[in-house]
Amino acid sequence: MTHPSVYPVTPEALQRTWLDNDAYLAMYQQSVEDPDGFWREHGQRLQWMRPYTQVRDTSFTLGNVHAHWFADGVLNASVNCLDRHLPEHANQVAYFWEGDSPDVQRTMTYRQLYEEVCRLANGMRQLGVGKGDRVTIYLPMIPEAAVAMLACARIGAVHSVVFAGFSPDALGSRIEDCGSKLVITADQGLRGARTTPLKDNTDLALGHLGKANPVEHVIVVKHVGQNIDEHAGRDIWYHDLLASQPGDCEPEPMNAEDPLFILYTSGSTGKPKGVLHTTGGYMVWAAMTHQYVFDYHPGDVYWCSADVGWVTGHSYIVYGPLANAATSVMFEGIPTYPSIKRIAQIIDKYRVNILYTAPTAIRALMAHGTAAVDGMDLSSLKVLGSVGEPINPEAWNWYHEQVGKSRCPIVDTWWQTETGGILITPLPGATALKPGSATRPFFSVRPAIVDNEGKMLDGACEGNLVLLGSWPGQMRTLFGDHERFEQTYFSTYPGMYFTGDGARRDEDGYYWLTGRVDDVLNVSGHRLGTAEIESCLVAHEAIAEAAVVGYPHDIKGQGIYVFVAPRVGVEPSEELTKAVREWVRRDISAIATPDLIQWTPGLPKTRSGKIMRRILRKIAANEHDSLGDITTLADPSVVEHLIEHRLNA
Ligand code: 6R9
Repeated sequence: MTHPSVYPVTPEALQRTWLDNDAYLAMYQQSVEDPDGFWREHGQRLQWMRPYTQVRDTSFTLGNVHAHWFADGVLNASVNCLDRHLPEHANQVAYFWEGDSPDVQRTMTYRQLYEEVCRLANGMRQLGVGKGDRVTIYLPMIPEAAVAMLACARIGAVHSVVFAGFSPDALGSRIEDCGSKLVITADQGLRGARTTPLKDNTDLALGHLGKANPVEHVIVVKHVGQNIDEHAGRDIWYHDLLASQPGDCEPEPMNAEDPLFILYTSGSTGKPKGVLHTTGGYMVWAAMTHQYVFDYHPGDVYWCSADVGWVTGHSYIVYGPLANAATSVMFEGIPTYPSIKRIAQIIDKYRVNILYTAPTAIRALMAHGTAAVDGMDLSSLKVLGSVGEPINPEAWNWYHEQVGKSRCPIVDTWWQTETGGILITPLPGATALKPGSATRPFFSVRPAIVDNEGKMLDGACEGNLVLLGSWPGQMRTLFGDHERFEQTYFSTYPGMYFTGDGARRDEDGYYWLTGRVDDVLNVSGHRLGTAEIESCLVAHEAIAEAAVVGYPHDIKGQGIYVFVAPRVGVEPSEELTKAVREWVRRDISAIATPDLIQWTPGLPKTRSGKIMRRILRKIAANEHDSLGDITTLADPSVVEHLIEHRLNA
């Protein structure tokens, strides 16, 4: 079956939309020609305790990179998400929470959410946590995760959410890096009927830190009901702490540029980076993109299936939707449990109008033909969204036809942890869609494509994606390391923000993301640095050297292919391979588990000792006919051995 290459805006989408194409074009033009005027107006969508008079002071010049938005304004993010909705929306549902098991659910209205946030905020203040202190949140997908984030925001504490799938060591290093005083966790997590020992992991993480442990208290949510090791004086049950607290709490007045949160993400080198976002600009961006990109209208039921451990959960489960007084579904489980129909069942159960999910989830469903949607209604859906990695046209078409029944526009949203919110995206009632293209920039976003020398390319072209100026939601720095921030993002192409992504621009000015151009993998929409996995591998006693590359994987997008050289005297075996796989899973997380591990006597290196990843990537992808120049290798014979023993997925 052939599919159209362009899908015009549908009459239904046009009828319902906030913005049609003319409105988008006019607003975009104003947003780049007069950003001060544009954002002076749109910043007012928030409730400010003290209105801003300054709008924008930004620079991408190396040595002086900064972004200050609404700098003299004062506000509180939790007030914007909760208090201001109470007069009209107190009894409206903020979250329909759907548990791992289809029989378990809870609803939380705006009033209930407000009161619980206030109780926790009061409890945290009582424990001595205040403005500027860091709090690590290590929770599964339960309403308490949103409560914890908002309670931090209420008292001006800076949250650092760590994905509940991360190992004790990964948790520990993130706690240490930002010096958290407090950890909020649960007894256990529950996904697909499998439990994760979150409290035990926390104990291990803090134990390993020893004297470097900055944590004074651990708040524990009783979720699964498992017994925990209680550390007297340090551990407190969440329900005990909240029981005696009043349901109101004075919000901390925050400067627009005061930090709201830190979120660790993988880079191409070294340890994870603590991306820092501040309050005013981030909130404006999260709220405005949520409204326009998903064409959210009052009364809609919206479901973002991401995890709060990732930036998508921050901006599009918590801050954006709540700032817009939206009703959201929050889901604890996985798309395939107890059956492949779970996503469709949740859509029908809550009459979901807007679904925001990831290509990897779509491909996992698609692998079962149409079983995931057979016999399901799905007629409530109006808009579909995609995020996390490029969506291949096959998956796009399946999503469009099988889930959206060819009625619903798909917004393929490109952005990053660093950008705070969506930057390149269609708008449902404004943009003609091309399957596989993230299409056009959101307001004030100025993408450009440069070649490897940094020369800006015109018209239809392909190269490296950069951004030419600031937008309110951009990251401000890396926590505690502004120098690394400038080096990582602004030194490759001076004066520009380098995304790390490759992109193509077509004759209509549409952007097509082509994947990372640095040493970052995208496995099931999750970012992993190859350097991080390699340093874990070489810490294993049997391994002398390791190189990690991605290879095309049908469901995950990219799989992890590992080349390892054993230490002298070590004999590779199936058992050892298994042990190495387990080592990585334990040390980082299940997401980082290698798919393929190939033992090799040596790695291809230049004479100066650099591992030639380009060659390894080709071998892993089974493209060894196009290895390119290998004459610069110190020992070209390694390559033959590698090809001969290449593993098949
Ligand atoms: C939001 C998020 C960011 C990286 C980014 C890019 C990839 C995200 C995409 C996409 C193509 C899209 N990415 N959305 N690639 N099309 N619609 O995923 O943040 O976890 O920081 O990952 O994900 O490579 O650079 P994050």
